[in-house]
Amino acid sequence: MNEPLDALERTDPAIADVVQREIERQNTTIQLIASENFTSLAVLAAQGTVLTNKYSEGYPGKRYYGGNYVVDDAEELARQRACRLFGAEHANVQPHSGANANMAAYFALLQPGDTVMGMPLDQGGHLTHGAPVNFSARLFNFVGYGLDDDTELLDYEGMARTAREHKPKMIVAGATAYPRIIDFNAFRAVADEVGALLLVDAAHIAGLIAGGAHPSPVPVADVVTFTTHKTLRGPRAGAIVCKEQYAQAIDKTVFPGLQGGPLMHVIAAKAVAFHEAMQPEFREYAAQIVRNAGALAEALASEGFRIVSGGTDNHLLLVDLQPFGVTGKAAQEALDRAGITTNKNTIPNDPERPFVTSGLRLGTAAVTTAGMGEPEMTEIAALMARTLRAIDDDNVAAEVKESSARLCSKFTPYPELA
Ligand code: DSN
Repeated sequence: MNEPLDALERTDPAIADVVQREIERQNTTIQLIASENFTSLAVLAAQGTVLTNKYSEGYPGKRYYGGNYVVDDAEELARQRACRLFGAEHANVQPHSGANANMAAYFALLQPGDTVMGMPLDQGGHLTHGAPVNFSARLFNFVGYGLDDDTELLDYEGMARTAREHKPKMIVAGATAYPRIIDFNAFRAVADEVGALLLVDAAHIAGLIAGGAHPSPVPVADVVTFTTHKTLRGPRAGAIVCKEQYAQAIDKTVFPGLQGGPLMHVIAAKAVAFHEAMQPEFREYAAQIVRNAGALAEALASEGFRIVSGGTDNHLLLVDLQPFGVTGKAAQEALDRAGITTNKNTIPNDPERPFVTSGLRLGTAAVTTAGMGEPEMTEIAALMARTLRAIDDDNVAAEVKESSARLCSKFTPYPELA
């Protein structure tokens, strides 16, 4: 018996049905989207509480409304835990998302029109790193750095040359589709050389950093933004950690500069996620995510896929589908029919449009949370290859879907909710 879900069923059967069907989808199909994960029941519970009712504009101890003496403790715990988890001097846990966190960091430290260096989308960067359709490029003068065409690895020398040429006020390091370790010391050295601030967008790798499976940018970056729902396994939201000297500017920009009332139920859930990431077993979890990504890359390569940059060091891999003669869009749709959730993604120098693409981006955080290990990665690679070799065959898709469901029945993320 789950009282909130029962109440939902009584009040709004249509939405209750959506929730039940989504529980079933998550429990019975394989989730390989690199920016997703399964939160713990404790994170879910914190988020579904009466903390959603409280207006808390301001910061703990300095709010604009009364009655915040209880929820203040949740935000204070979240702030302290974020600082402890990442060894940071200051934390702001109010950003509603990673994009909001980046916007706050830009507005806190830059003036409109300032030059900023970031990695374009087609090289693995994020929309907020200067994509022409995004506020970032509309308000700031973004110049791009990217990958070496041959190795598909980040071209640090090219990045340094671009920095020397454009003298940016800020360099943004970090990506949404880069499968390798990022050398933050190299970015720091270039930032120091040209007098730039260094912002690291650690949205994807925050959990790996917390678990010691990726070097931390916190000691060398001026500001680190991140999301809490990817490898960190918390609620869907953002956060910022920074050096003390930027604390006031960041806090003032998040509120009242950009956001109104913080989502206290989500902040409480972030506090829970930070607590979970501080437990010794989270280190083994982060290491297993990376081992699983390596195993998946290896198994897909032996099935005939080309793995961009030849492999992975983190939680994600980019698969070039050209050897299979299918587009990313067609592959994503076929895999959906086969019970395997992925997202199409451009590969470096992709000949296809971004809505079509020649690649898939895969991540192993969610399947690792569900308990899968290297043998299951080999099985998943075989299921993917089987589906894409017979991309128009509905019978094959149906058979693979059954196999996917069988695999998930041994590794169900939410048996309690089934
Ligand atoms: N949409 C996220 C991702 O998938 O990487 C980034 O915002």
